[in-house]
Amino acid sequence: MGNVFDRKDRGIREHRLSYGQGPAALRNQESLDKEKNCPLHIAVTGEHGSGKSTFVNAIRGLDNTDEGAAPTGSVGTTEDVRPYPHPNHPNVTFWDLPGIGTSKYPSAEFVELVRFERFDFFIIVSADRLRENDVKLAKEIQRMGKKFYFVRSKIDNNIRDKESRQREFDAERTLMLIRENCIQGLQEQGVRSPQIFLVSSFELHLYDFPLLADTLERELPDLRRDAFLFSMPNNSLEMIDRKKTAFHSKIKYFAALSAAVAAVPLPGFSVVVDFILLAAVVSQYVSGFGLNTSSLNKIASLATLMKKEEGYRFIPVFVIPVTMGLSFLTTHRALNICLNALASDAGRVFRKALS
Ligand SMILES: Nc1nc2c(ncn2[C@@H]2O[C@H](COP(=O)(O)OP(=O)(O)O)[C@@H](O)[C@H]2O)c(=O)[nH]1
Ligand SMILES: [Mg+2]
Repeated sequence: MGNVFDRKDRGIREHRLSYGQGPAALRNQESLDKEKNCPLHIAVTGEHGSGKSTFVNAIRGLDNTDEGAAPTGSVGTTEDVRPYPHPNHPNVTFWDLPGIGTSKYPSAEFVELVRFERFDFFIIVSADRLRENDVKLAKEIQRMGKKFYFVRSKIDNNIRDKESRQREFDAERTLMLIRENCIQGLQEQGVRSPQIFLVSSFELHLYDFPLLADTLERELPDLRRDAFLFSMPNNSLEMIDRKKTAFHSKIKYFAALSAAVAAVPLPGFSVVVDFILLAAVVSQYVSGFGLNTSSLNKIASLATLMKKEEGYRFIPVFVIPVTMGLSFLTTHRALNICLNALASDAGRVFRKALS
């Protein structure tokens, strides 16, 4: 640690620096706000019983029995269009849509009735072969210049089924055959370059769900990409890593913002703002990594585990002393420390949840 004079000198240097960054920092905040408030609407549709509602729940990190979960099975038979906002990321909404061609939503009027244009993209869920109506819908979506992805659901059932019947069972080969079969069927019915993902909503970390999440993220427009990424469940270590990288790339904006605030000549002002800023950013990390209490409570074994395992720490205590307005460098460093700690906690929670 340098002595008091060093620190003061540094403070003045940084103070000068931050003056120059004022307007840029404001622009940064504007674009960060825009991103935070950028809504994303994802339609999940398909035949009744195909597993739409279960998928909508799973992708939001919920079990079918959780509060706020979409009703499933025989109770989930309503034919309504229902929005399900992500519990930690309310700007990301999944819509549970009835399949096309039901009595309330006949094919001819489907597009208008569900207000098609409001969705950013479509996920068409099917539990076995794709229905004529699903294909019709896919073509309509394509015609409107929007994107859709096929989810072949309940793949765990197929695997279990084959496993019990075949003596030399090869899971990869089974999956490949199902995939090829679906693609061929779609192409025969005139769907251009279909993308199909084999998913079990009960085991999102297996099969093609991680690939689906990757693909959606990649194909979304820039502003919506991060909102989507942060709302995804941590179903692989790579996912956690990608979230970390995305969060990391924004640290410089927050640091610049905090430095600009430090330049405001009001006593105490920057301390308060810094604290609010840091707390807000860190809370984004916490929910982005699914480390908030409600998400953690879902991993039943975790509470006992924390008691048992000495030194297990999954939420960093907010220890950065904000006794003076933070400079660019200190904010940068503080956020880096928190981000690293939370990302590695997320990795540990993921491994524990698997084991
Ligand atoms: N094994 C298995 N069952 C599933 C899966 N997804 C849904 N189900 C079951 O399929 C049934 C219908 O699911 P639901 O989500 O209500 O279908 P929806 O009518 O399309 O909304 C329920 O009993 C679910 O538990 C899955 O990935 N694997
Ligand atoms: Mg349903």
